[in-house]
Amino acid sequence: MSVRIPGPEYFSGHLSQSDPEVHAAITGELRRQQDGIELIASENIVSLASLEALGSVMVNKTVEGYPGKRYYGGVEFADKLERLAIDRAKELFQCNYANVQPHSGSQANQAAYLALLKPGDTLLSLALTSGGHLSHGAKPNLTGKWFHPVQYGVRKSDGLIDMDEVERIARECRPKLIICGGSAYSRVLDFAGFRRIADDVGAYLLADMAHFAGLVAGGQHPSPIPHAHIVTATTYKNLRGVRGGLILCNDADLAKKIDSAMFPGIQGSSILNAIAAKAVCLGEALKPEFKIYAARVLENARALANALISRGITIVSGGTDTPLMLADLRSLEITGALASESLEAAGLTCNKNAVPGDTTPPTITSGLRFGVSAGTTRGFGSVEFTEIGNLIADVLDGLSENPNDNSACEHAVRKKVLDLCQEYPIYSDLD
Ligand code: DSN
Repeated sequence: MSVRIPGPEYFSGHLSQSDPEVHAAITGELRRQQDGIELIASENIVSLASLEALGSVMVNKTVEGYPGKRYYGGVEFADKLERLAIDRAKELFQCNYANVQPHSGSQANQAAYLALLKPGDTLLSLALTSGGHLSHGAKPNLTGKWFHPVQYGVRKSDGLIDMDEVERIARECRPKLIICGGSAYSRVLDFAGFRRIADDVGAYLLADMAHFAGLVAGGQHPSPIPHAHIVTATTYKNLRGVRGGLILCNDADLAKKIDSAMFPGIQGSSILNAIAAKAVCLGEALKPEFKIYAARVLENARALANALISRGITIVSGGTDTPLMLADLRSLEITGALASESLEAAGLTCNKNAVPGDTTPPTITSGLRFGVSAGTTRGFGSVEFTEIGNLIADVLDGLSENPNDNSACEHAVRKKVLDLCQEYPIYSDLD
């Protein structure tokens, strides 16, 4: 009998024994997440069930096409799983069609563009420097190279989108597609107003709800579904699932175009283990307690914004209706890059972000973006987020006074961050 290669340990050996280097990196990341406060708006903390689904044997299965119309065999459970994810997405967001295959929000948007546009077509979207997203026509992105993006911004006086301005630009450039949504715009969008403008100029409307899909699911934010031709979302922000995208719509013809744009248009085999984990997150979001989570996210976002404002930090648009907010640091005379580094040293992770009218490069920026989805999952409430706001302000004040060495302040805040994290532990079963 020949020696079996790989040996039996291939199916039974745990990562800690079989690959200590990879295991050490993962363990280090687990500790970082356990002992730090996550304020990056595009992050959350998934359930153990989601982690299990993502790490399941579904990873081995290759599928192309859609349930009932596959190009490979052995798809009985794959089809059941994808149908389950689709049904849950439709029920959660109250829509007729859902595609659960996008690997991310950018791929979801790309599929929408392939379904609706030809190269060179004009699209109208929120500028990156006003809170838009790379995949909405930013210059370095494929969408900025293959289409003709025209962009609207926010008003200087209040940081809000000026719908009269959107209408004026739309009438001028006659786009084929109008996009609303972004990655750093914190206010409710006027979906009905966008649709009226789209209809007026003969354009499609795409709503990208990546940053507020969880609030829509939890009934804490108006839904774009009744207004937009196509809605895209990610599953990993406040929807609280693993990385991935969704495309939703109500129109049968559009749904057909979206499906063939997704596969075979821009993606091949779908990531079935990610679809399994998406099904888990959608199932969790359908439970009544998710509504409580969504309400807490909104409460916490407002508590954090108010705490920062009360410490003299400018919040673009003066507050938030979503899980995120954008701090403008120009009056403190510190950059987003310096501030995010100092906050990270204090155990508060966030990202530097351009603010409206920013003149610094994207690697520096004059702002910080904060999100509360992950902290809310951890169990923090408005009391903790008010404290977190004060800790952020302590670090920023310290930086204003000592831009070259804020280590004393970082050290003092780090201790308080650790206390908060120990009070609200995560993933204790993974230790
Ligand atoms: N779109 C990026 C963000 O908003 O952070 C990644 O999801």
